[in-house]
Amino acid sequence: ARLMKKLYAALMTAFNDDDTLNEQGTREMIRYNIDHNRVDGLYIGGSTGESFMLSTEERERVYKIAFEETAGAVDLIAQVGSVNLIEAKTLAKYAVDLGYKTISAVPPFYYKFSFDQIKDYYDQILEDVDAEMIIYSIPALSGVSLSLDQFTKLFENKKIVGVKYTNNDFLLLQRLRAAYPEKKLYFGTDEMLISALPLGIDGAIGSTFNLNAKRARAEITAFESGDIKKAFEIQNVSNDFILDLIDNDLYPTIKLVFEELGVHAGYSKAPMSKPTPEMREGAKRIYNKYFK
Ligand code: NGF
Repeated sequence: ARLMKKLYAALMTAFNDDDTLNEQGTREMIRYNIDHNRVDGLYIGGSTGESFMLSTEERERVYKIAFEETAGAVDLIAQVGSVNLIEAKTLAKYAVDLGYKTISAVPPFYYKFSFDQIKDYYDQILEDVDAEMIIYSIPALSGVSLSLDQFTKLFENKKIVGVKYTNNDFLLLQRLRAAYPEKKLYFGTDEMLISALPLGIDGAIGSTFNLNAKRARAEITAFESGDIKKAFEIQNVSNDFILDLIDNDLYPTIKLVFEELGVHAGYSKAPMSKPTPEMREGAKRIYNKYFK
């Protein structure tokens, strides 16, 4: 039974205006997710965390901050993927030593690695750690598309328990669900949650849940009670909101809206944009439209 669909916010990382990590702001976003959003969990160190622009030490620091601040209140998944396999292994070990039970990794990217190389990467990351792995499939950003057969081969490693599926290929999602009823499938395109729910996902992980978790939770509840019309209506409002965020520059704007809510989310890190006056006005409009 998949009655308890989980909602995870992909944690953002707060930066100071000199692009150094802002620990206090990061903690405030964690607290908001626990205390206000009441998410089931946090996905640490993913795309939303701007993690591929961080040093190894900064990535470790974020895992530590999240582990301390959550203190067991919500589930945690540490995304450790890196094109530098030694870094990925180091991060996996660090996170698991801290106490993380679940890790996740984007496939190795930039170079066109063969599937065997990708499989070896996952097996090597898992070799030295006692943890479960959620594959982070995000072909639009990583450039790596995995087929059903390739997922089957990756699942030969029993530590691989699921997929964070940020992909709009619903046929593949359906095939995965049917072939692997016991694997965890977390959907990652927030604006298409309504389309993934009937396919039996175990939950969703996304950036916009940092601000929109309550609406997403209400949509899941409506869907599960059979009120598809209500679920659609909620998704429709969510999509007005999500598309407004994207139009205004997604990650910096989520942070600007956090600031309006009194959460000191700071800035995104260069080469991401610092807010322009227009972005600030746009974020205020979004805040006034959806949060007042
Ligand atoms: O930001 C992206 C880029 N995707 C996120 C999410 O799948 C990534 C998604 O929430 C994530 O969870 C992470 O690793 O941090 C979108 O931002 C959202 O649907 C708006 O398009 O694909």
